[in-house]
Amino acid sequence: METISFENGDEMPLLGLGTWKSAPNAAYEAVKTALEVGYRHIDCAAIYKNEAEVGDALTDAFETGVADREDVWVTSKLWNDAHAPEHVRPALEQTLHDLQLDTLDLYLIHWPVAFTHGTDYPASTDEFVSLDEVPLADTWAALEELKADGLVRHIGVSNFNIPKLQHLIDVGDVTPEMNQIELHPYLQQPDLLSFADEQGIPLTAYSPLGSGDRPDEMKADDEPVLMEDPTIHEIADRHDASPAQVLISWALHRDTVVIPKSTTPSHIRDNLAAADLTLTDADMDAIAALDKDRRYLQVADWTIEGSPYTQAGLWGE
Ligand code: 1BO
Repeated sequence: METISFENGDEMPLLGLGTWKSAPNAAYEAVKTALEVGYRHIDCAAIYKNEAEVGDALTDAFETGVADREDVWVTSKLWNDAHAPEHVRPALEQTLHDLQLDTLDLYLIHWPVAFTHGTDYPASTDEFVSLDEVPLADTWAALEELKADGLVRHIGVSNFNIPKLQHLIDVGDVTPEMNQIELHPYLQQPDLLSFADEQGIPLTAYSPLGSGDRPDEMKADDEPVLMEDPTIHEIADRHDASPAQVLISWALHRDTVVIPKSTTPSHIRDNLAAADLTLTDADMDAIAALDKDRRYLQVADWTIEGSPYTQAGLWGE
């Protein structure tokens, strides 16, 4: 498995298992299967509400010799209700407890959006907290402390646009070591890719298959289905591969980390095998032409009237 290297010599496998939307009881089996078939990178988050199960699977794999802790990259994310500096360390400690780990390989600010403490998803506009009240710079400084104290090896962000990345670069002591964002052929984000490349910030592609299993309330009526795209199918057929494998391979060919989620053992195995699929320059050109600037995860509920957040503020440049 190819990796990206960090300054301290750490190596992050480019292909990992995503665990968002892995249902209770399914996350344990998915992570167990993934480690057995050769994954060495698991992507988690407190809000996925399955870190305890992921922790059981990791512990079992380490105890039975399926994998060694030092060979498995584990990422988790700080939820939006814990941005206030005094909540950051307890949130990480809960995640470490649930995952049954002493340290994380990578800890991310999940969103540049803050909620009142204890809020998973706001039910009213009172539960939003503006970034003027809890500045990202303060949250970032709290993550920097976690890194300095050795509780996390690397720190980064998720869902950050260029201005927000630039802000942390300007105010922080540590440049974000990752930005995890939605990336797939319908949302290629070339400007963000160029900026990240210039700044030496690696990117992780989430929803690389188009996130067809999102809850219905997160879907638009008219949205195009990436996994049904004829160009992707034509390329897949020609390589005797699946559409999912083409999409994962495309992300790897762009030198991004990619974290397809699955709880189906055959898909978990097939997704990993995408690392062996070589796309041609013509394939990459054909896929480049598919960009629609189509964001599947718009979090429209967070930008309702009365919220301090807007779609332009979240995603605009
Ligand atoms: C709301 C969680 C989005 C994926 O990380």
